[in-house]
Amino acid sequence: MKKIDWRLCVIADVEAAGGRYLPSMVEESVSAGATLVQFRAKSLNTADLFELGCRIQEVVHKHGIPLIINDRVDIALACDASGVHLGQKDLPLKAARALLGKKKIIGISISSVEEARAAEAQGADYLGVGPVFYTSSKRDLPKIIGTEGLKAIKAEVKIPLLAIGGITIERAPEVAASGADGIAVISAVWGADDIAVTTKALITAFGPRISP
Ligand code: TZP
Ligand code: MG
Repeated sequence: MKKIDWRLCVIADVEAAGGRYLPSMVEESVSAGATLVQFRAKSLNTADLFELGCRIQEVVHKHGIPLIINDRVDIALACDASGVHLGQKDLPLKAARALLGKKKIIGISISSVEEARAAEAQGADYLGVGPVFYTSSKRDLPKIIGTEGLKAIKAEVKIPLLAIGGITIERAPEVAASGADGIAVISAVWGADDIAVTTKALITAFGPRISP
């Protein structure tokens, strides 16, 4: 796996776009310094997912950073994205790895130390850890883990941790201090008046790259 800068993953979420064109939004944020992009579209059919995913891949590829596709291994392969992000109820990691091979990135959502240990043991490349704080951006939100939960998970695993859930510019320093290698955000970036200014502020608030 290529060396990855985990500091700021912007989640290109169709619902958060609210009618705006996601590839342009991604271009704005990535040009301002977002280090990673995830494409998340719970409501799109497969044809639209593929089309939009490939447009976003073009933007992200131009900037030389990874695109991770939420939920869908087939779309990740078809768009030649860098990897997938899978939840506890998505395709099992072993099956995803068999389809994707060793070079693609596989991230797993976890909310507990047990889930973190299991995902690491099965070969996850990184963990999406949360929700750290309350958020209305996700339905069926698991129990909030807080920064204490994040610290407990950090103590148990070695792979990079992307903290998620309710993360804002104000909260980013505390999240970084709790052991996250990066933050993943939806509303903080797309709900802002100025995507570029907010992207820069999130990166600055999170602080310097500390992971190897
Ligand atoms: N998984 C856990 S919380 C969350 C996801 C996808 C939503 C994060 O969105 P926001 O707006 O950054 O809280
Ligand atoms: Mg999922």
